Amino acid sequence: MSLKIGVIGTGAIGQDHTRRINQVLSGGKVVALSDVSRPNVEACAAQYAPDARIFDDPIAMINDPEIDAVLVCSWGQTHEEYVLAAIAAGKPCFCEKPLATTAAGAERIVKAEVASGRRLVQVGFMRRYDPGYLALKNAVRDVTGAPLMVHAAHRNQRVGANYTTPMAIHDTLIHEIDVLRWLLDDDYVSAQVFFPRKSPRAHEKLRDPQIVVLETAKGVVIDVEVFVNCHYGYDIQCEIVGEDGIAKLPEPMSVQTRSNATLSNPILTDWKDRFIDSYDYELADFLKAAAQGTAAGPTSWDGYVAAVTADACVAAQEAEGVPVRISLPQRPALYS
Ligand code: NAD
Ligand code: ISE
Repeated sequence: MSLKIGVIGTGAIGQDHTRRINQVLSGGKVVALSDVSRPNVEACAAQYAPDARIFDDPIAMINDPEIDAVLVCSWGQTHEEYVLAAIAAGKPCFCEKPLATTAAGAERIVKAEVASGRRLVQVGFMRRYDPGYLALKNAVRDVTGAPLMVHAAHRNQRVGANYTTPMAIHDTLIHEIDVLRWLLDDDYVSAQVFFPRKSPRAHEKLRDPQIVVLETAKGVVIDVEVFVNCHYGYDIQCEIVGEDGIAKLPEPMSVQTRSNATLSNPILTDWKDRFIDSYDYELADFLKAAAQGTAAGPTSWDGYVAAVTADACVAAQEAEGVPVRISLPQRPALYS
């Protein structure tokens, strides 16, 4: 059976996910698309889903009896409304990160899903499916001994003019917030943010780079450099320092060349290429679980914890160097 999928948001990642469902993966077909931008939805349909119905109203698409499951790929602040509508319709829903742009919004989703009595939501924290991060998790289990520190960096080549200082948290650091608590099997208790001298490439509304320091319940101290105008490429780094040794995230595969007295390796420039396998694996997992009327992978609870932590990090940006405490309520049984 092929699941009939509706995609909301047909920009960069909505188009890429439509391509992977219709051209790479099996088990699902994108049969409907919705976007506030007519050119985007038409471009997506023309390239990747020529038979898809186009809906002006995403809620009508979610509730349409022809739709079995939903992908939410619109801007972050719109996610909550669509995920809540999918839960109300009892349809499995894959929601791109962030689950919601505030902790209060993510909490409403957790409550609605718990009330529905079954998992329906998968959050797009694709790094948990990345072969490099999976190998790193194994190394933490088998080699490094108990983690003491983590040094990480999230560098983008450049960002657009509408990317502002808090987005470095909600849009970018959110990946480290999720993947590091998954890697360490731990939760955060405090956040601190430091701003070095500003890069001349950062526009007026963005302080870039920044360093976020997170402390976990087990006492691990994590520093993450977020630098979204680094210019040289798309570069994700992560090193775990443990009691017995160190483990480092592998570099993406690339061809090393020797020429003109220079040894070199190319560096990727686009997130789409850096995590191409992980996006395939996460959506394959979604399609498999959705066929059973449920969801797998990162949960609404993970999305909620990330949102609580992100809110604390934004408060820490404003507090400049002063630690902000993070506390979480009891995890509902649905997510244990
Ligand atoms: P984008 O701007 O390229 O595309 C977003 C699309 O959503 C646009 O076509 C826009 O018109 C549409 N849209 C906005 N509001 C809408 C609404 N209310 N209803 C329907 N459509 C609406 O952005 P993007 O880069 O594709 O990002 C989309 C989401 O995916 C964001 O939440 C982003 O954080 C996430 N994302 C995740 C990754 C990842 O690595 N997992 C990478 C990129 C983006
Ligand atoms: C984008 O939305 C992503 O999720 C990318 O993975 C991240 O590197 C980038 O900073 C975000 O803007």
